[in-house]
Formats: sequence, C-alpha cells, structure tokens
Amino acid sequence: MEAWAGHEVPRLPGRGQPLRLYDSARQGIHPSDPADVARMYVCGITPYDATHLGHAATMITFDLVQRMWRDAGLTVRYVQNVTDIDDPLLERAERDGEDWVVLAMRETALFREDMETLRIIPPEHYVGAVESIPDIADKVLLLLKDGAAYRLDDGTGDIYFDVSAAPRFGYESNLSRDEMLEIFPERGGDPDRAGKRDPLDPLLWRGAREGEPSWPGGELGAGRPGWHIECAVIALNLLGDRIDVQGGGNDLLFPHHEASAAHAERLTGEAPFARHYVHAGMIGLDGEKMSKSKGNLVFVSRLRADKVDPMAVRLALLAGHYRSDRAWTGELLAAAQERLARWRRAAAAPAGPSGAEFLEGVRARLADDLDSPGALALADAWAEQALAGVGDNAGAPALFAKTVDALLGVAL
Ligand code: 5CA
Ligand code: ZN
Repeated sequence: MEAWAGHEVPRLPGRGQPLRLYDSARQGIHPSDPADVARMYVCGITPYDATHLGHAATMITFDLVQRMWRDAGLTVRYVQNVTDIDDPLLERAERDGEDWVVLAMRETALFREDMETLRIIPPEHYVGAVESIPDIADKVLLLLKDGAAYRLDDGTGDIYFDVSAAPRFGYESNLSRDEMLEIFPERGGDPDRAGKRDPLDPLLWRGAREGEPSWPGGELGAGRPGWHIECAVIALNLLGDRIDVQGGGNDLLFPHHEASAAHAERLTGEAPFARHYVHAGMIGLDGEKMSKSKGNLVFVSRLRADKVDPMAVRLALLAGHYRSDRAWTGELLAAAQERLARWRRAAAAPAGPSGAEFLEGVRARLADDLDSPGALALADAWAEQALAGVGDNAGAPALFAKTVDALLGVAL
C-alpha cells in the first residue's frame, strides 16, 4: 500500500540526545538507544470511519519518536499497518449498505491526507492486512505445526493461539489474570467461545463463513486472519525478530500488544519482541474516550474543512503529555491557535535570545520521555523574549523556526 507524501525535515546543528521512553512492560523510563538503526512498528487505523483527533494524537506521538531518533543520527525503519479487514469494518459496511472494500479504501485515503497535512513523516512501509494474508497464513500454519495453536473441532475452521505456549504472557501489560479476563471481551476477545482451551486464547484464523469475505489459506483452509497475528507478522517480516518500539494507543496494551508479542516471540524464539512498548493516552471528548463506537468524534478532516490550521491542531495535541488521557476542547484549540500566531510573529522578529540554547533545551525536554509540554513552554518563553526585543542574536529566529519544524513538526 502507498503511504502518504513526506516533507523536507530541516537538519539541525549538532546532534540530538538519546531518547528515553516509558516502556509499559518494565513500567519505567528507559533509554531507547539502538546502535545505528531504530526499528518501530505502530498500530494504524481500522478504516471504517474518518481519522479522529485520538488517532492524530497517537500518530503525532510516534512522529516525535521518529524525529528524535533522526536528530540523534539514527536511521529509522518505520512500519505502520492498516487493519483493512476485521469485524468492525464489515459491521459498518453492513450497517450502511456499503461495499467493505470501498469503505476501507475511502477512509484510508482520507487518513493519508490527514497525516500529510499534519506533517507526519510517513512510514517506510504502509501495509494492509489483506495484502499480508499469505504471509499471515504461513505463520499461523507454523504455530499450528509447532503445537502453539489449535483448531476448534466445531467445523468452523477457526484456529486459536494457546496462551500456555507463551510462558511470559502478561509481561507486557502487567495485568492480573482477573484483569485480563475483564478487559478481553471489551477489546474484541471472545472468552466464552466454546471449545477454547483457555478463555484468553486469541483468534489466529477465522474459517470462512457464508456472506463474509475469505481468502485461501492453504492447509489452514479458507478464512481470514485474526487481529493480533496481523501486526506480529507484518512487523516480523519487515523489521526482523526484534524491534525497538511497538507503539499504539493505550487501548492496545491488552490484549492486542500482549498477544502480538506472544505470537512473535513463539515464532522467533526471541524475547522480548519489542524493547519498548509505548502507549499514547486516549483523547476524549466530554469525559469519554473518543471512539467510533461511541460516536463522539472530532474528525481531522472536519477541522480541515473548517479551515483550521493543521499546525494548530498539532500544537493543541502536543500541549498535553502523550501518556496522559486528555480531553479535546474548543479552548484547547483556541489556545493553540493563539500560540501558533505568537510563535509565527516571534520567528519573524529581527533578533532574539540564543537559538542554540533553545535548541538544546527542546532536545533535552523531548529526550525525557517526549516532554512536549516542557518543550512548548521553552518555545513560549523564547517567543515572549524575542517579541519583547530581548536578545540580539540575529540568527536566532531562524533557528527557533527550524527547531520547532524539525523536532515538533510544526511549520511556522
Ligand atoms: N487497527 C487497530 C490497530 S492494529 C486499531 O486500533 N485501529 S483504530 O483505528 O481503532 O486506532 C488506530 C490507532 O489510534 C491505534 O494505535 C489506537 O490505539 C489509536 N487510538 C484509537 N482511539 C484513540 C483515542 N481516542 N485517543 C488516542 N489514540 C487512539
Ligand atoms: Zn496492531
């Protein structure tokens, strides 16, 4: 699948600092310091509705990771998926009397446009579940032959992963079994499915059903892939056995990333699958998580149509720390618009305080688990001084703009 178009990222003087990130598995902040190549997989959209501000916030978070790694001199290999076949997509298409392929293509195209206008650096590989089906089927067969998966004997052809084949199961989310059992059905799991060995066993392959799309699965029989194996296989195939960051929103902590890691680790014999499991907080509206199923969405494309500057959207989302669940409000956007206008005026000032100091300050803030509120505060302080005529460094406004562009992705 094609990703979206990228843009020039300015090169900054000197070299950025190693990035320290919170890892959900170890429950602490640790350096993410690969030697020279950094590998990141981010869980992308299920395209049954338009990109909302929650998706945008998560994508901006991992965009900052990529910007920090590049600034530190690393080569970044970044893969993102599109879950272009799954139950929610089929359910929405059915509800609206629409072809599921047409729906998926339209919403994916819109997502790409949204990402481009938000100046998200595109992934090296943007990969759909459908185009990955032959690879996924191969890996499910390996798990089956290895005894880590089993087929239900009810004639459906459904194949499940046996969580007892993953001795570390639970290490990524740090949840107790009771907590897992509670969350599993809320996030697409089917604990009560008859014939499963363990209620937490996740689906690997869904046998073909009347009226549902299916693909040839070779020895597996016709069907379609489960959700967690999709991400495990795409990441393994394009990034190798170990990755530096597995990313997504914190709604993916369990079961999605736990199960993906279990699948990948069983397939490769290497653990942990990801050195960092990084989760962005949920963006909500009116105290509720913004989600397609709740229908309380603010769409990026709606804001674009209303002529809201995408750079203000970006700044509004960066005003909160990526890990905190936070609300989208009209006031947040208004404050970001004001901030953007102030920064633009400051970038056009004839001189200002040291740009080099500002750059090092922003690098330090972002290297500390992406402290974007801290970085924004430094920019506010620099802008205030430049606008007040403090500092006589004539090159500073240009370096200010370059820093904000390269590290925060905000074009002034
Ligand atoms: N296709 C799967 C991942 S493989 C999926 O979760 N799709 S999604 O469309 O529901 O979400 C796309 C990405 O946005 C995921 O990383 C998800 O964790 C994140 N996300 C979803 N809702 C929100 C929200 N309200 N706030 C922040 N991030 C969100
Ligand atoms: Zn995923």
